Amino acid sequence: MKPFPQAFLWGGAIAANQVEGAYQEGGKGLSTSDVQPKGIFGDVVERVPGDSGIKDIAIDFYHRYPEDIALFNEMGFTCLRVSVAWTRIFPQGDETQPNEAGLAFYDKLFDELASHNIQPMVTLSHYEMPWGLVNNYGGWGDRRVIGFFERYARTVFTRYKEKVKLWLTFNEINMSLHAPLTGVGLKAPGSEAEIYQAIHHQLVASALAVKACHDIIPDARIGNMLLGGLMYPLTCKPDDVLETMQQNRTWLFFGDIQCRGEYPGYMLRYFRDNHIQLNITEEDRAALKETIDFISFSYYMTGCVTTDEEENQKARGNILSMVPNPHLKSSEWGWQIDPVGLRILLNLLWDRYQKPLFIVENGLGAKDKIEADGSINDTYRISYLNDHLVQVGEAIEDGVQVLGYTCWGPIDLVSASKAEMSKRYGFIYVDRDDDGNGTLERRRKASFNWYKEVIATRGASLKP
Ligand code: BGP
Repeated sequence: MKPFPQAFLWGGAIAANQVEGAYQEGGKGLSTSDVQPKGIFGDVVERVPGDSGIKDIAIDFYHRYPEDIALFNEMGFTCLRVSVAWTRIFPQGDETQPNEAGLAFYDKLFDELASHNIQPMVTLSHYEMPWGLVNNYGGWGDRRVIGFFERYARTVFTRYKEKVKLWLTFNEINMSLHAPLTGVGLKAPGSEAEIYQAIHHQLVASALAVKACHDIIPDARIGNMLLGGLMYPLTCKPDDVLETMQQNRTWLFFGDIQCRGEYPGYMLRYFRDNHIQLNITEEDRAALKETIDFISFSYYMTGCVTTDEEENQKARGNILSMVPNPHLKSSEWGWQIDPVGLRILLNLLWDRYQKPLFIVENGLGAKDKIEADGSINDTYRISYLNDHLVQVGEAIEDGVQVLGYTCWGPIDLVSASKAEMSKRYGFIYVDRDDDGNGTLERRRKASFNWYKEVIATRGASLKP
């Protein structure tokens, strides 16, 4: 392979609620993640003293981050995507003053990264928000939450302006349509209109954070974060192709607003046709004009779309109800593996927006086996990542501007959808099972040295 550009950033991505644990330490408040111990599609559980959930400790990154960062450094990372837990900074969400202990924790984390020359990329809200804002305000359904988020964003930009130059607003902002509690803090959305109104508030908040970042840290770059849910038509029937375009627009519309600063015509039509009347003020419209500097996205799989009712019926209950692609194999969790789709998606986003792109999540969740000699030979993970990175190289050759690649879960962590430890993504194994048993000891897998080599050669060691 031809080496990737010199400036290309290499690393991994993690999220506070899936690694940190210490869910009540340092004055942290409860988040939506803390009350969903079984993951983003699981039930809400009211927390009582003495109870526990897998994420309460997670992989104890809160205490073990120096050891983990040393391992990332050993692999040669130049970038680590992390998130700030909003509830460490504003425990209930509506305080006027931030929690100093929470701010101090991330100071130490960013200093540790700096000591290894690893650039942090920081997500402001990765699948969590203060539970206080859900209980007392109804989450993003309430316009006042925009102001609380802006205060939080301004606080962290001001505090970390010398340490963090890459920012993201909301993780997988388009997931709000599928997981409204995690996405927009709606406990029981009554209607689609309610979800879109909450999403609108969040989009305004995202734009205000972009503006704040531009004001406070002029030399930083701030992006959005989309779940890159690329869909293909199941057949070449024009109706299937049209339906696919509509399906892709259900996630692209977030990018359209964040890149272009206004609602696209097809969404306005959708709202008209479905009698959805959003409350959008003149101030909102003005705020949305502040657009992002780059686009970031996660990429795990693709799916198919058809108007055939029978096929759709079979697909109900799959993740995002996607019809399977007969030409692709699936992971143990049923996620269809499609490296070429990543090249298609990179080209599609580049053609549509002409803004730099950053792949901030990609990886294979799989069960790992420890051999008698203690080694873990995760060849399946190596081949998944190799094949996807080869396609990133192809996209770069196509002329797409790609800033970097942070694979998901460089160290095993708690999965988002079902809060499982057994769905492992890491180059580093963590000794903990789904019930919370284990020593939390870290161990290098075969993929550890593989990724190290890929980074050292800037991709030249990849196998096309
Ligand atoms: C994305 C989330 C991550 C992450 C990943 C893998 O949707 O942004 O937080 O967890 O998916 O999903 P899972 O953990 O369910 O395997």
